[in-house]
Amino acid sequence: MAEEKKSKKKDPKEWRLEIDAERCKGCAFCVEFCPKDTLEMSDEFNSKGYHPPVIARPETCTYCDMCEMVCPEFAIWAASDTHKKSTHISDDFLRMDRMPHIWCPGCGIGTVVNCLTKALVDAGIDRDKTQIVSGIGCSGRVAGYVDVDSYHTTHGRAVAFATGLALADPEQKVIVVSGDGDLTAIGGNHFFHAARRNANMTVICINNFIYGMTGGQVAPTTPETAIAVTTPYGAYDAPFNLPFIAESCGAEYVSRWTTYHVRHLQNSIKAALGKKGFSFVEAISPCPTLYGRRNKLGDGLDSMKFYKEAAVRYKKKEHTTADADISFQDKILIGNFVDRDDRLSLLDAMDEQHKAKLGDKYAGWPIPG
Ligand SMILES: Cc1ncc(C[n+]2csc(CCOP(=O)(O)OP(=O)(O)O)c2C)c(N)n1
Ligand code: SF4
Ligand code: SF4
Repeated sequence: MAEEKKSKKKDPKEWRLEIDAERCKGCAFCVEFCPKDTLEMSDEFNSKGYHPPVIARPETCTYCDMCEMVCPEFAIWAASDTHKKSTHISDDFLRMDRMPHIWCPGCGIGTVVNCLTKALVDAGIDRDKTQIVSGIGCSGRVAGYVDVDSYHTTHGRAVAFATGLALADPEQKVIVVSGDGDLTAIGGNHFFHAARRNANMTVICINNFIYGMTGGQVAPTTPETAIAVTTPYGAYDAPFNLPFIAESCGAEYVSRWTTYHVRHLQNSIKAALGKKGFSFVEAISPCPTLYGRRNKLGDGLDSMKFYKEAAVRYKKKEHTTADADISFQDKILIGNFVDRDDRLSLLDAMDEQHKAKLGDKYAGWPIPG
């Protein structure tokens, strides 16, 4: 991965790791993910009762940023006086006065936020031209925490709201961050039609297979036989295969990764942000509190380890998005499934049609003045 190769060149004399032990919720993602075994969980407690990590072997650290990317609490980062970096990458994009966030220890939503933040930086997107829209749910809280123009809208309506934003100001990069329930149950129709219309937005769906915020009800993504509060004997409805739906409806870009695959997720979000029409990135993410616990899957870290084992890389010659369906605790097809340029975005299609029909009478969109 180019990003990792580049970051490995960081001069250890210029960099150091910093940990905000008070922000930590003790999920151990950073310790587990560190490729150099630099970190250890300490025996000490912070004031909230969590064990933070310590830098046990600083000499081994290559400042690859992996701990910074995976930490859902934004609690550990590589700092450098030479390179004028002293805070977590997501700090600049978050309303830090609203921290600590509501997400549980080991929840993957914060990790997805890091991937989004990094992707925004990598893509060089002007934050004054970035709009982030969410509906309701734990994932829906993202819009309330990010420090760009953001909208915490009603349940299921994020895509509808985003369509309006995108049409009103074509200069804006409109991003929807949504839970699987929000996007595909109550919000399903908006999702399908925005993909069909190739509406100008990037949709990031944080799929934890459950309605988290409301107590763990079955979702359209819950795998058959998985336990939810409304299916105590196991889910029995066939779940949606989101990449398949997005592709079938006409999305320009479709990918799926998990919160274990932070670099890929970051790169996919960056690629998605580069598309003009409808781009869709699914991020499979742990909900240890309401999906993991009820299904005896352990904590967030156990889910992350499972994602590593269960992931099967998409190969164009072998797979289609029809193979991206998910069964309970079974393989998860991951990869960049669709990247096409043969459709006009909603804005361009509207423009072309109006130009063709109205000729010189058409003043262009948005209407000047
Ligand atoms: C009209 C309406 N119906 C139902 C709800 C209750 N509700 C809030 S969030 C939510 C589910 C969210 O699940 P998901 O989108 O998967 O997000 P998660 O919490 O898992 O991140 C529901 C049903 C609501 N707020 N508004
Ligand atoms: S990843 Fe973050 S929250 Fe989890 S143990 Fe490390 S510092 Fe703490
Ligand atoms: S309930 Fe689940 S999705 Fe919501 S914050 Fe907790 S772990 Fe995350």
